[in-house]
Amino acid sequence: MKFLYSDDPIIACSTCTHAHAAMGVIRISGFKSLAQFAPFFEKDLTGPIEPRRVYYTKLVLQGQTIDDICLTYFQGPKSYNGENILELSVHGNTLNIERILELFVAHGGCRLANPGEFTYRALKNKKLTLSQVEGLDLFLNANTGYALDQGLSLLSGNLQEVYQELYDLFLKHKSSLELSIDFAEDIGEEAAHKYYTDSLEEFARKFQALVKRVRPMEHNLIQPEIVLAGLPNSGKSSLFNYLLSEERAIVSSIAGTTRDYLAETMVIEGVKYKLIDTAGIRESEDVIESEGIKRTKKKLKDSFFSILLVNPFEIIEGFDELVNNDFDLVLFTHEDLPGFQAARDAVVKMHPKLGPMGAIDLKSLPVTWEATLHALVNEKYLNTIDGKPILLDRHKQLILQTNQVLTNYQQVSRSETDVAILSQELNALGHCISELIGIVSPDQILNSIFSNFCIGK
Ligand SMILES: Nc1nc2c(ncn2[C@@H]2O[C@H](COP(=O)(O)OP(=O)(O)OP(=O)(O)O)[C@@H](O)[C@H]2O)c(=O)[nH]1
Ligand SMILES: [Mg+2]
Repeated sequence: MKFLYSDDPIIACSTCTHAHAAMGVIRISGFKSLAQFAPFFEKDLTGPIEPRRVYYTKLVLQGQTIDDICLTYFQGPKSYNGENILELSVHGNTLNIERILELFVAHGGCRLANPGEFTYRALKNKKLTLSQVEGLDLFLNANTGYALDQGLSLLSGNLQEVYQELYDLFLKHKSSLELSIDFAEDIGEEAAHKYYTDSLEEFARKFQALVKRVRPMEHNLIQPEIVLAGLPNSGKSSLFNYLLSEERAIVSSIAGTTRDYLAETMVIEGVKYKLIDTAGIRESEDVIESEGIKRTKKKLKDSFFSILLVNPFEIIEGFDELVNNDFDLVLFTHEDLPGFQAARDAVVKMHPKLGPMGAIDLKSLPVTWEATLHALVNEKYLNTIDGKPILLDRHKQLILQTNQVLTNYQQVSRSETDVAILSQELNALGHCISELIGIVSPDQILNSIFSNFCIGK
């Protein structure tokens, strides 16, 4: 990452720079003394300036007023990223903002900040932990209310608390190994061994609680996917269009109309979901349709919430296999056709698990259908996260990786008595944990996190 080792004063507009707005906020970070900007303000910056107080003044260049602004000084380390920060609230015309940025670059010794650079400095100065930075990333890029809540939860350090406890237990175990090297004679070998095994067990127990949380979180909880699946002609595309209130997917009585999945954002009560219409599942000789069906099966496996649509008049081969999947909701379609009840009963007789879900006729869907669906999805979501912060992919992978190293270490600790070997294995575990917690952050991880940030954050 370009800016990893640089601490020059940086400047950026932290509000929108693509459209005119009433106001824009420009931030300058990492300068030594406010006095260096004295020539640009009517207010005397060489005199006493109270930190975190707003001053109304004029921005000037060579005697000419550029803008009427408000300035606030945040003196490091009591600032967002620990550095001295000057925040300017200026008029939000994009040309005005550009002109002010240029002024400080050309005459004020600043350079334009890279995306996320302010926050990177907060990480470097230990104002934020890595998981808090990830929370901020999630928060700022959130497309759903879920993501906003989760970003905020991470940002406020909830996950970090869990990690910190884990890290403390790891250090305790590490010290138990050191104790058995250096002081075994003083405290007795048996007592040293007990301390060693007890502390390992305590750490492993805490860690397993984290591993347990990874399992149910294999779905994307940041933008939950709702998938519509079923045999051809079961009415998936009809429901898809209905929920989107537009003729987005082609609907026809020809089986196999939808050949690849379609995804659209659906907003219910302010929350964005990804609604997915899929290809009807059947045996097909057609290469493209087969590929579409393969993708459908994958979507079905990966989706957060799955709905099976059943047209009881068109049950074909492959239905048994389809029904074996787990669905969150089953909808019977074609209820308006004569003989529906008998046809439905016959299907339920063959597949009793479909019975309790009831039948819903698309044409008579209640006005509150979306709200019902939302409530069901929301309920599942809340049960899944169980009030705990979501684990992002990086964390999930590292937790599973660390679990393997821990299992290996536990095995070695049972059979090995050579403290040097144990120490080496423990170091490997320590490295994994440090990475999880963010004490050690390889450049590629920082790169991938900060590449999502906008300029000015
Ligand atoms: N009478 C009646 N017709 C329906 C109902 N739902 C869908 N249809 C019709 O059934 C046919 C198939 O509907 P689609 O929505 O295209 O079915 P699909 O599941 O997307 O089918 P594929 O894309 O081939 O997998 C169309 O002619 C729809 O108009 C329903 O509840 N009642
Ligand atoms: Mg379709």
